[in-house]
Amino acid sequence: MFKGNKISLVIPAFNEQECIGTLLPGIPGFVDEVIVVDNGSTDKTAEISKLNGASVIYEKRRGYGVSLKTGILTAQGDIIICLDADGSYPLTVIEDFLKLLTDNEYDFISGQRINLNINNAMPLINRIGNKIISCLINLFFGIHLKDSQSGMWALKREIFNKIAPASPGMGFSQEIKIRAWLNPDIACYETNIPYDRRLGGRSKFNRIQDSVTILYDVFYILKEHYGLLQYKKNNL
Ligand SMILES: Nc1nc2c(ncn2[C@@H]2O[C@H](COP(=O)(O)OP(=O)(O)OP(=O)(O)O)[C@@H](O)[C@H]2O)c(=O)[nH]1
Ligand SMILES: [Mg+2]
Repeated sequence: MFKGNKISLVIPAFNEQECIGTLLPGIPGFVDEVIVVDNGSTDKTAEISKLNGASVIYEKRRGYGVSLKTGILTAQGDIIICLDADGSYPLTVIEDFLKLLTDNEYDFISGQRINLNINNAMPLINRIGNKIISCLINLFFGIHLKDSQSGMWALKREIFNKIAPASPGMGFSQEIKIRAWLNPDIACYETNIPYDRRLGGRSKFNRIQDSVTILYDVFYILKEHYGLLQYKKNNL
């Protein structure tokens, strides 16, 4: 519990046996519920997660986005925090996120990694790609995000239905931010976080395939966004 709020942590994990056993013991005691969403891992991700006290959910449909959505919908917390299973996001900033949500009355906090890229955890090519996509998103949607692709955020559970992200894959993390930032009823804030190399194992990010999907998702949301604006204009 944190200031009277039940706290859930949702972690998407696909073949992360090298990392998850090191990550989970470091989770702060005020986190009430840890949900690992496994997606048919062929290694010991699920066993190790259970041994370390996490609840494991199995999602049949493959994908980062589908898994996160299932995890968030299952979580019982008043506040839900999402981060990766590979240890690249710091558990130490969870408390800062919770303070921002509870003291400053924000509804959605996103971690931005651009200024604190430890050990060159985000390679130059990924940084350039992230910058280009983030600039496009800001230009298209009139919002201001420094790190549209960050995988660490926290939100009040009651606002998730207002965001309703649907991207099945890696585009989920940008979609949840775009829709939150676009919603005038949701108070959003981006805060600096350190980002380090994964603890072990292999990256699941396929630079070409996932970048194409991410761009496709941006245009899909854009089409819907402008369709809605047009509809509102015509029906005034
Ligand atoms: N359940 C589930 N989790 C996934 C899937 N793809 C990736 N993940 C998890 O999502 C998180 C992000 O994937 P990563 O492979 O770390 O991607 P990345 O952070 O862009 O790449 P690195 O910087 O190399 O770590 C990790 O916890 C993965 O295990 C998936 O299809 N299903
Ligand atoms: Mg990672």
